[in-house]
Amino acid sequence: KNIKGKIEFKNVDFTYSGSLNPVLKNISFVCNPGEMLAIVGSTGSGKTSLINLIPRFYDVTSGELKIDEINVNMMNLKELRDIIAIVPQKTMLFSGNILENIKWGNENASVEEVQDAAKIAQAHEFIMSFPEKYTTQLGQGGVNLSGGQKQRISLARALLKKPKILILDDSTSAVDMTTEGKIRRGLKLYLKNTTCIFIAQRITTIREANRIIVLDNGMISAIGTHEELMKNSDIYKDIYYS
Ligand code: DUT
Ligand code: MG
Repeated sequence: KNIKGKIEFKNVDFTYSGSLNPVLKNISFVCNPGEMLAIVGSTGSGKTSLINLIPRFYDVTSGELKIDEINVNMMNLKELRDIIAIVPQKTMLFSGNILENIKWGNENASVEEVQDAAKIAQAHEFIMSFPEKYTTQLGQGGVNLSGGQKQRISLARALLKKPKILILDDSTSAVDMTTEGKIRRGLKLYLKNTTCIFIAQRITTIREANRIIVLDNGMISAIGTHEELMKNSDIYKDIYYS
């Protein structure tokens, strides 16, 4: 369908069930179609909780979350999740081969599509260096991948889905900076018509975003471009100089 990928949070509060304190408070922002939006903030500030609301892993407690002007609660869950790909903070691979892991959820993809996704994710090269290449077994009895390699497989899986909305939760935290730079440049081309929300720690990655949200204790403390935040946000400056 003709989904553009606009995301809107309107006075969103969120409290985990069984908990008394909201982890997200009065979150309002718009992410326009094709925009690249970064979320930064200290550990526990609510970054993962926020992005998990978009595919409805959890429902907002109050306020509204809309995609292309439609409240996500009114959307078919499968259709909603079909347009979104998330690279979660904790990589989830299963024992099986690399190809199966990348194709998980996109079983009809061609070999060429898999390789294209793996190339952007900077995974193709190390996969090809294994004797069994894409049929290398992971997990028990197979190879042990490094944290950064697992993240790149996980990213390739998300890219293969060709989502309208791509969400990256600290997805290159274990990847070295040179490789991360290559991924970033590849993603830029790939993301032309994709809305991207990403959580990141490294300033080199963060400053690529069109806009950046600074989350503090479950609230938006500032929102703007890198240049704007360097002027207006003490929290952001702390991140920059740390
Ligand atoms: N929290 C829960 N239940 C959960 C997940 C998180 O109560 O299932 C709490 C822990 C924390 C707050 O929500 O006090 C925000 O957690 P979140 O994981 O959203 O924070 P983050 O910004 O993603 O932290 P990190 O940078 O460590 O990933
Ligand atoms: Mg998190």
